[in-house]
Amino acid sequence: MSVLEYIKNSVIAGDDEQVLKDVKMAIDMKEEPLSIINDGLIAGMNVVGARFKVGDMFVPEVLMAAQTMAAGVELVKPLIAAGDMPNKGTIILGTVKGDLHDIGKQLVAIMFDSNGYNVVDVGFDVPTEKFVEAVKEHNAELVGMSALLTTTMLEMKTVIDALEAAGLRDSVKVLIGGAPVTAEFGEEIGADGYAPDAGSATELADTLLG
Ligand code: B1M
Repeated sequence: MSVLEYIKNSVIAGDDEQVLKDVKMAIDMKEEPLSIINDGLIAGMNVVGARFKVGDMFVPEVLMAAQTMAAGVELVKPLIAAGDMPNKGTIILGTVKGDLHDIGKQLVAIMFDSNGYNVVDVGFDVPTEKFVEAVKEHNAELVGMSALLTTTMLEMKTVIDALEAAGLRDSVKVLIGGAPVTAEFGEEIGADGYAPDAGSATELADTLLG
């Protein structure tokens, strides 16, 4: 079994002590940091998601797996974060109101950060007004919104409407993502772009702000 398989299995088992050992081993073996995240940690979380869906795993186990994955990401993070980069712009990033899913958004934050953006992470279950206030306060160039539930993705339109009402929509780009979100949905609600994963979110931000 490869070290990435070990990492995957530790996430599925929700064993955070073991995942730290596995990730350290992978780093020592010079595995690519992004591969550790995508092919080890996220791969494990995807299995958990599938089992959760069919009722083979329950919320406490999913939470343990999520915390295990987050512990692994923390170890890899410094290897991805680039040193002194020029500031490409400020991004307000959050998971919309009613939605507690935080992990994907954190990965997007890491990728933005490591690519030279100043990321203001406003957290999860973020009220509409908080997005608007953060754009004003930080004079942000881009708002990134994440949603993992078909019910909460509709909040993205509410935020876009609020930015419009506050007279900010022309000065800020809106980028959306999260498992149930699609490019078509993005067009429907008037977002500037949709990204399916953390890597393409950064590429799209470069295009939108370039
Ligand atoms: Co929940 N959950 N969950 N959950 N959860 C899902 C999303 C679900 C698909 C599971 C399932 O049924 N198969 C399902 C949603 C169904 C739907 O609406 N379509 C679901 C449900 C139903 C629920 C509850 C309602 C369960 C319940 O209580 N009955 C409840 C809702 C709570 C709430 O939010 N109000 C709930 C709760 C939870 C936990 C709290 C237990 C936990 C979250 C813990 C945490 O985040 N701290 C949790 C988890 C972990 C999951 C699964 C298993 C994994 C999500 C995850 O972290 N994936 C998930 C099933 C699944 O997705 N396979 C599921 C790993 C992460 C790296 O991927 O978040 O997709 P993801 O992010 C990716 C991309 O989507 C993209 O880039 C990321 C990295 O590449 N991306 C962006 C994300 N945001 C982006 C923003 C961008 C661009 C790209 O631009 C700004």
